[in-house]
Amino acid sequence: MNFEKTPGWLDWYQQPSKPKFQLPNGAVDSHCHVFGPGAIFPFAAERKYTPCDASRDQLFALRDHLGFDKNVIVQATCHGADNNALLNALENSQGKARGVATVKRSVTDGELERLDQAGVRGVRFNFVKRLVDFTPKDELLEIAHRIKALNWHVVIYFEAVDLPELWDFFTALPTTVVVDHMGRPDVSKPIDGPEFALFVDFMRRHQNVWSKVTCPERLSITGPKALAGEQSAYKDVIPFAKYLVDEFSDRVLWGTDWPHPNLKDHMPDDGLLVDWIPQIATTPELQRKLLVDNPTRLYWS
Ligand code: 0GY
Repeated sequence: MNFEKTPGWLDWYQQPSKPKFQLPNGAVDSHCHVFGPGAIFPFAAERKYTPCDASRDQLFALRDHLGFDKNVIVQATCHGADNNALLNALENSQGKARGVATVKRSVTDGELERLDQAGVRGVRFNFVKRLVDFTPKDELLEIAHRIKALNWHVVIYFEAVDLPELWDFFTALPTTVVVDHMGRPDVSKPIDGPEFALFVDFMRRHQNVWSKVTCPERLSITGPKALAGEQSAYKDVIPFAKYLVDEFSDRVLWGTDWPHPNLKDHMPDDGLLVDWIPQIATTPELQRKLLVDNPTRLYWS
């Protein structure tokens, strides 16, 4: 089947630079996706965007180029609850990839077992309204209780302004809960303001909550170019990510978010994204926890 990419959608960066920051041995890219190829793994009818193709082999080539050892591949909304592209990537990864799937209430125990055997270790619940239609919370809670039996976790994706409304549901989840992209803080607001404070409180009070300190390119307002006298791209996101790494060093993960769905202004060079890491994880010990120990504990033990 032929799919027309959503207008304005940028393709992933074709020739990423070689990072200057040398990743520690065993580093895991804990948030990335595969898209299609659409001709083999068609995109879901209910999708809100149509991406460009981004295949498993292209992902594995990026992994090797950047110096990662492994990947955690997260089911993207453009594939809905059809996990076949994800399964195919996991089954061809020689054990170097784990997955986070999307399932519906109708998923059978046999299907969950097949996903588990392929390397799926979690399900994703998405609350970002531009990406998905609403799924009833009782359905999600039922899924969470079923996957708990497999020792999986729940990945949640939401906007910071929606945390108050979702708080009771999130805190009722019976598993480890991993938040995508720091709960999407508005980084133009102060780090010590009420919105980010609520997120920090969420992590502090609930020891089962982890956060991905990912997606500066998505959250930044200052953008990718370091201004004169400044050292860093995505400068405005650094304090938020660094705070979480310092404060919750055993419950943070990092990933590229390749192939970066829904970016229309600029497409990041994944090599430069890796070079951003030492600014948020500022010691070798913090880097090892973020990139090796935490993802290995969650996905490979
Ligand atoms: C991300 C972010 C986005 C998209 C998805 O599943 C998805 O479609 O997660 C986004 O548009 O913010 O994690 O890749």
